[in-house]
Amino acid sequence: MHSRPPRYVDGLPGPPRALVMGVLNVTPDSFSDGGRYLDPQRAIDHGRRLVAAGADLVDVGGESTRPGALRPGPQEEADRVLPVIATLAGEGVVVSVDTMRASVAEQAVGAGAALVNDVSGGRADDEMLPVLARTGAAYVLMHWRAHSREMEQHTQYGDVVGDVMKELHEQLEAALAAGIDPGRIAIDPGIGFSKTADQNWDVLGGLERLHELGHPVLVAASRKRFLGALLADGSGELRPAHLREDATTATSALAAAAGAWCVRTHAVGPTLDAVRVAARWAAGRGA
Ligand code: PMM
Repeated sequence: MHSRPPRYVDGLPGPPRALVMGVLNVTPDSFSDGGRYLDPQRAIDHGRRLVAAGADLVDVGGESTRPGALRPGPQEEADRVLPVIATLAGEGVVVSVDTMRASVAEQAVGAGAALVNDVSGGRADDEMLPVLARTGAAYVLMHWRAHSREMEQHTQYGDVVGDVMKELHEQLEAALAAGIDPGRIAIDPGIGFSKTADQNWDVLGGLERLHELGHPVLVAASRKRFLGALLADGSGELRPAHLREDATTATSALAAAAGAWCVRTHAVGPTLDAVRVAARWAAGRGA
């Protein structure tokens, strides 16, 4: 018997379905949309399109975390995201900042971000957890083992779901010890981060177990490589990122049905439909 999924993070919207977080990468090199929104005005316009399509949150990131990616400097990262965050937040959009850097997180919250989405879960920057405690922003704490350039060398697990839970638990303990309000923390198993394709499927298959940690769960599978591998053609050629949309939609529906609090996606429209279907389906079951 699994625990009931926690479904609310203080300070964020709470519709009666999984939240939809739209991805806005202000980077030259993200795997799916790299280079398309590096120009601030194009990024802002895309953020508005995500909202018009129904995004509950827009996740603005200035650092690509694709395997092997090189990091921008802190100033460069801040310069990419801050004008976009300030403009969108000024228009009433609920903005999240996708960063591992405390300095960028703090400036982003100052510019209006309501949520800090830290793929390192506090592990990349010792100042991150104190900054979160100080600002009172909501926090997505992701399972993380290593920076992108070396994460593929850190895929040793016994029971992958159990190990991810244990490591998330340690990260959560650190966040609580730093003084972050537990009601403001969501967790994320980190699909594609230090995990092989099979391990990603194991994590998704065991998603409901994560509810035992007592925090809402975010799932970010959109267009990721393990979907490309599943859908590879006869010669083993990966399905390209832009043709992984239907699989992303299916994954969003299944994640929501498994109790995910939020799904992070590039194409908001189909994922919003998917989570609405999942919510109505659950209602029909009396869940
Ligand atoms: N993946 C990416 C970026 N940010 N944030 C969270 N919380 N979880 C993820 O799995 C995650 C993330 C990398 O993918 P992108 O290029 O689509 O942004």
